[in-house]
Amino acid sequence: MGTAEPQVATAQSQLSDGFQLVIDALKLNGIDTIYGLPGIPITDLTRRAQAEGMRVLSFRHEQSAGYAASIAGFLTQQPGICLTVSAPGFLNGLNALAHATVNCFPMILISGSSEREIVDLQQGDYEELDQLAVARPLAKAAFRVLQAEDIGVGVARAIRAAVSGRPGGVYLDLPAKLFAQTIDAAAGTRSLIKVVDPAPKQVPAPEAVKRALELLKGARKPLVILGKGAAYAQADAEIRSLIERTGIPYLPMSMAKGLLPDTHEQSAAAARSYVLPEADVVMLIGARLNWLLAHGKGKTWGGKGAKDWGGQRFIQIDISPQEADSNVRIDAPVVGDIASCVSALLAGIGSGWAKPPAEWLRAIQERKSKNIAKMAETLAGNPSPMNFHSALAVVRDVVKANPDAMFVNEGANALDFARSIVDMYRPRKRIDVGTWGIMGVGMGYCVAAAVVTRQQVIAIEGDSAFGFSGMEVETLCRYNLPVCVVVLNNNGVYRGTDVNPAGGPDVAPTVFVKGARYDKLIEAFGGVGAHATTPAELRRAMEEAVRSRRPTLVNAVIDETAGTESGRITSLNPSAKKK
Ligand SMILES: Cc1ncc(C[n+]2csc(CCOP(=O)(O)OP(=O)(O)O)c2C)c(N)n1
Ligand SMILES: [Mg+2]
Repeated sequence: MGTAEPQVATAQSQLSDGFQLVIDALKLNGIDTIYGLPGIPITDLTRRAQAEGMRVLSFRHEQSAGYAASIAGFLTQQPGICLTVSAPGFLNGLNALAHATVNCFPMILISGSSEREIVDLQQGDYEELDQLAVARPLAKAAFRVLQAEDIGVGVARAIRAAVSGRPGGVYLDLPAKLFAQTIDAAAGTRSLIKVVDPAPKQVPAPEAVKRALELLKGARKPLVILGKGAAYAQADAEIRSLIERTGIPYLPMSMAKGLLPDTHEQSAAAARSYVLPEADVVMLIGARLNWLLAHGKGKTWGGKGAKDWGGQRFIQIDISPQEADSNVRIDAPVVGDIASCVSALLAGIGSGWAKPPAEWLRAIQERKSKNIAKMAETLAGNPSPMNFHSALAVVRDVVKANPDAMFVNEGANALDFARSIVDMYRPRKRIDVGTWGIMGVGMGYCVAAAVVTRQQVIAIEGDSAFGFSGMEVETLCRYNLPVCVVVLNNNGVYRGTDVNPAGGPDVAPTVFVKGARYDKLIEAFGGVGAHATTPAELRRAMEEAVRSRRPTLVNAVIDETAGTESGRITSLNPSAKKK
């Protein structure tokens, strides 16, 4: 500010406050949506953000707002913002913050907090809690802003921490007093930072790329595994090119489904249990060797014992240099952002790359065809009552007819069957329970998916899973979102058939009210409820939901004996193991 303007007595109009600076800092960085729940001390922040043209989506529970913010981060590469009140609201949002960190989704949990001088002396303030200390171990980074002139820096640091390198959840603590602090408006504006290049490219070292290509070249049974990091990267064309130009079969992890259409001839998803132990060189792209891939060893990978190495050699493309060797030896780590790494590999491959040995491809094709034929037979059945397969055969058709629809999925059997039965055709369409296998993401994900993509959303929910966020059907109706929730209702957790071993009046812990009508819930808020006992009824209800784009909940009655304990992960269940 070089020009000296006369300082006349309009001081009032030239002041800015903490509320304003938080809003301005977010807007300056292109953040236009807040997922939250109002109350002391952030009620006015929600009002003023809305007045300033931000989209402020209000939820019934902070956990749903947090999951919405986390998945908005995954879908947009911009930090999703969750806004909560102090202590209890903050704690309700914390689960989602941890979820974001574990899943590498960029998210910022902004919570109001109580007065520092009272909290720190533990004098019993309203909603007293040292939130920063609680958040820190669960977040990629955690910051507190005490002075209005530092709001710009606080928001900038939070954004950089959330999206740069390996993304994650960031906590930003804003004490009540900060919001009302006033500073000179011009100084306030100057204090804001528009973050330049928030997620800088990280280009891999040429020798790392060369090492990886040499290993891949020598492979007789190569395999690529695509993780949700690959989906996050939005390097869809490059990834598809790499797969198709090398001719290597690939496996998509759950949220990487659709990066290439699941019907792609190189997909080895239907031969997973064959390719994992058989492969000799495995290239991981944005996929970690965590429990979901049996830690890269053991019987899944052809190892003799539960912890034995199966003999595979691994190439791992990851943005974090610490990821390599976390479970088994990585022979060729390629560290960088996925777009840069895949581009570098493509450049190194050139045009004369030899396809994998025909024998390997033929063996996979054989298994695939057999398994697909077997599945088709199961899907064609029309048992009464409906089972997961006959219901999901319908869902599969509806998704095929609407490939741009977002697909939300949680539950145990409801998750595992849907993952393997319902094909995805486009990148980042499938969003689910993620690394933790967490229940409760459902309705928050639906809201964010609808808001961010403006596409139809289809949610396939176990009846237990749905219950964790069920009240948010009011949110779906309030914002009139094009969401079709299908509750696969088998009367309980995994199944509805358990009995109380002690014979008392309480039902077993896994069992719910039999024949519950979840469709009635949404009707209470003006949404469309439908009750489906046959595949034909389910199809009609889903097609009508997609046609009308009205918030809809279909209660799909599933045979209560159809599920298995813990779905596909029964082996992780201690008591089931003993049996
Ligand atoms: C937050 C959380 N609490 C508990 C669990 C344990 N859990 C795993 S799946 C599941 C529910 C499975 O039942 P349902 O959603 O009805 O699916 P179904 O297998 O019956 O289709 C539960 C409670 C979890 N994964 N996450
Ligand atoms: Mg169930």
